Amino acid sequence: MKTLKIAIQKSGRLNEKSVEILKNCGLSFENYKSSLITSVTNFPLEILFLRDDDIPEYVQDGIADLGIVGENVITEAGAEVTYLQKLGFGKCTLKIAIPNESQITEIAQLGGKAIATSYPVILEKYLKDNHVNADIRTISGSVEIGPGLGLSDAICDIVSTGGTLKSNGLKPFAEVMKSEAVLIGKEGSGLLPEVQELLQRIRSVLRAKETKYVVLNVARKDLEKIVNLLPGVKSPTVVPLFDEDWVAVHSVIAEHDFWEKINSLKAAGAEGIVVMPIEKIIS
Ligand code: PRT
Ligand code: ZN
Repeated sequence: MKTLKIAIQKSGRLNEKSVEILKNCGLSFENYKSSLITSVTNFPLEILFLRDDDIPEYVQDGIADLGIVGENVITEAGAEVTYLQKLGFGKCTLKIAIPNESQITEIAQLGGKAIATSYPVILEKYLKDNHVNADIRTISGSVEIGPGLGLSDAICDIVSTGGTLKSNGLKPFAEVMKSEAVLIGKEGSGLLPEVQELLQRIRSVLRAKETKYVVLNVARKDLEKIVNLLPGVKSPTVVPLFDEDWVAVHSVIAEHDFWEKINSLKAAGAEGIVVMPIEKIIS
């Protein structure tokens, strides 16, 4: 078997969740914070710990077969890599923001204005697509202080809660791109059997996260109503209870409409509802 290399962020916002998803895939390794590389003991995989900015190129050039990094960083680097799987964490939006008191109301009004950003490539394309000719000022960090210092009229930066913009007297103005952490591979690497195996494990962990395991009791007379509300993976499991008029129903329900579903189950006669997390769903 080929030993794969996967590059993940060494420290920062994506490190912990990247390590967590690999561990949830059943991979055993020491998370050596001080070293650049660690070996997985029960899968042909080595983990490289890098600055996130370096990950797209490492993967593009084949130094790593796989990587976990934000879409914003991949697009900015212009790296030619294959997107294998969105991972559902590190979600954020690259936005243009302007001072609260700014009179700008339309994108066209950014023409001739200075915009500070650490994402000049993405911003340039966005402005070009919107036929705006602005002055892009590239700075490597603390972009949000640009307008306060008189360095720029607007900024283009990552926003998640919006707290940073607010505390710097800025308001979001336009959405440039949405981003989340993704698993990327060198072109063609998705076909390797070891990558397929890892992808299957990652997908089963992600699917499990979106669902909960539910056990409930219901009177037989109400069973059909309950079954119609519960698709399960195939269909719900129904187990007889000591009281012959009652059964226990086991099923899987989606996280996104969890409370709506629980409320309709209760209304349809469900009692003693127990909800449990699922570790993996393998199909
Ligand atoms: O050291 P290294 O180069 O590896 O890390 P880094 O400092 O460049 O990146 P890091 O760890 O800050 O972020 C890694 C990735 O997390 C980014 O590339 C994004 O894909 C993603 N991400 C998710 C974020 C945020 N949320 C985020 N909120 N990256 C940065 N921020 C910053 C943003 O720049 C701004 O300063 O947080 C501030 C805004 O946050 P709110 O919550 O106040 O809106
Ligand atoms: Zn970085």
